Amino acid sequence: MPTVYLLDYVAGNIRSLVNAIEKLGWTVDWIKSPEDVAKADALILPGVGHFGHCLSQFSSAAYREPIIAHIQAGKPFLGICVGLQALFEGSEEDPDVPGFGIAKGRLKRFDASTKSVPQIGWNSAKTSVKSDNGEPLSLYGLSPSSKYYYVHSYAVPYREGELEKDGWMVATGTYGTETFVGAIAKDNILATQFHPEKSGAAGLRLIKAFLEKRKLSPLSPESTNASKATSATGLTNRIIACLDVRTNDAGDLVVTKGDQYDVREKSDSVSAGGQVRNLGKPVEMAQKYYEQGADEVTFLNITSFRNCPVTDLPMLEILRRTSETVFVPLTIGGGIRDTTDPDGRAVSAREIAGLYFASGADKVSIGSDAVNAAEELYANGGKPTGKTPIETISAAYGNQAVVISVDPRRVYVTSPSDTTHHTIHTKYPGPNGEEYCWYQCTAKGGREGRDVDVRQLVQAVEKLGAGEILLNCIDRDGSNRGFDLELIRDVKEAIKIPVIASSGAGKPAHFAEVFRETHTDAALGAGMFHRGEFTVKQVKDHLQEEGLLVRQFEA
Ligand code: 1PR
Repeated sequence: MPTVYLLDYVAGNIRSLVNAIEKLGWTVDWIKSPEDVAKADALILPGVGHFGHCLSQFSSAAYREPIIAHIQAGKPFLGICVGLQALFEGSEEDPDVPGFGIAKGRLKRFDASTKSVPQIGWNSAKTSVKSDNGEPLSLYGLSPSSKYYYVHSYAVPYREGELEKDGWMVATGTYGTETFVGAIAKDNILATQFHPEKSGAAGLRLIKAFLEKRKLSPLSPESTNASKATSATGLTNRIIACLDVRTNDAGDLVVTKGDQYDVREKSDSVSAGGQVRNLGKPVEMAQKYYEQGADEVTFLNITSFRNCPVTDLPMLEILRRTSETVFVPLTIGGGIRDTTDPDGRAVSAREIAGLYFASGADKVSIGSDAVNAAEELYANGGKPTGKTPIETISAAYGNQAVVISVDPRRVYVTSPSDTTHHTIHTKYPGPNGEEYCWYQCTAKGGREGRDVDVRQLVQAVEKLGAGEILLNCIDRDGSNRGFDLELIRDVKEAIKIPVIASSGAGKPAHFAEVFRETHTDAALGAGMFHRGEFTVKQVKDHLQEEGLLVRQFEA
């Protein structure tokens, strides 16, 4: 089998890239030292996270010069995400650290005044490459009708003609009003700001074209059939399928689903509370939702498997198997905190996250421990300690890798002066006609109410370096009544990082409603998919009929 070389410098989820390459019939060999670079024919440089951190690591490990030599020798090179950024002269993210300077330009942070930053989601990579007789061509399999998965806060602003005059072919995306470089190619070099290994069949097509050195090819007629729908940001409306996973009473790992977080069957009289609802097997269900067009899959380990050695975490195997066939981002949550193994060894949250990333996860989601971190931050006068899992994981793997799962519950009050917390005037009064409520954050799956409101929590975790909020709502969970729009608006107003609306989806129209009525960045469903009431595809078809931009599954 042909071989491609990968440089692994702990860049987060490298497993998915290996899986993608192997699925295409190639093998991966690893660059383990700077001397190895010279033996590589084709070289892939993946990367996520902080520009300065990555580039400094290349330099201190003596990789910088061999990589530049590889590129200048005309050997095939593919840079992904920070692997693209490295080719440019530098980045506002860390102005003192130089890039390779192979392409002219510097990265700038996206303007967050009218949109969420980081950009997380599916956007375009459009080119205007033409043949000598004016026919549009595909650059490394890129298609104008396909969408690609981006996750980044900094980008190279696109100025027409500038890169082209140096011989680069460019594919662009537009986020809000900013058009940025999505991919560049010249001679032996290809680099993408998006993650091809996370962009479904469209991304695999690009990797295949790179491996086969097929730079330009004719565009198929269907690939020019781009949807006419638009969105304010340029991103598609992102749909996430969520699988709550736990061991059932027979000891098997199953997908379950609660009503207001109660996952036991009510009709079942076994002991107190009935059996854990069993809705299917995690890996098979993830695969099914991928094929229905889910833009991401989230696994929440809703029991923490506390007594299990970290290296035997059952979710590791689920991730490994899922990432073999599911080429969209995977998030894993549950039990991510500093802990102690049964043998007494201290294990840091960062170490646990590292195991998950190495097994195929792109993001980790932190629930209970985020409430602790927020409380600590306020107790410390708003000064971060640098020691919380949110900080340590985001410092090592980038903000985009840290999702905070928030489990709020309504607390009704007659007047805002009845509480010190931030209240909203609600259209849905409480049991005694109360017209105001605040959202109390909880830990341990809703079992522990804390003296922290949802605004305080999301603002604290944003400050600590979280990249995204998974906004559940205990009152709506499993209710099929639709999302709590008041909660989502309240949270969106408070922060700049993206928000995933969760809890309450019962039909496709609820997704259209949440995208129209709030500025949410994504919406998540669980029960309605697991019970087979609707498919992800039906949700997307409905959104499309309503004129909302979606990414459809490509086989
Ligand atoms: O606290 O860091 O160990 O993480 C535990 C994680 O497990 C948290 O993300 C917490 O939300 C989740 N969790 C804990 N207990 C439960 C439970 O149900 N008993 N599940 C639970 C939370 C919420 C959703 C659900 C949506 C959509 N699940 O993600 O999928 O509400 O459901 P719907 O569409 O059917 O309404 P830690």
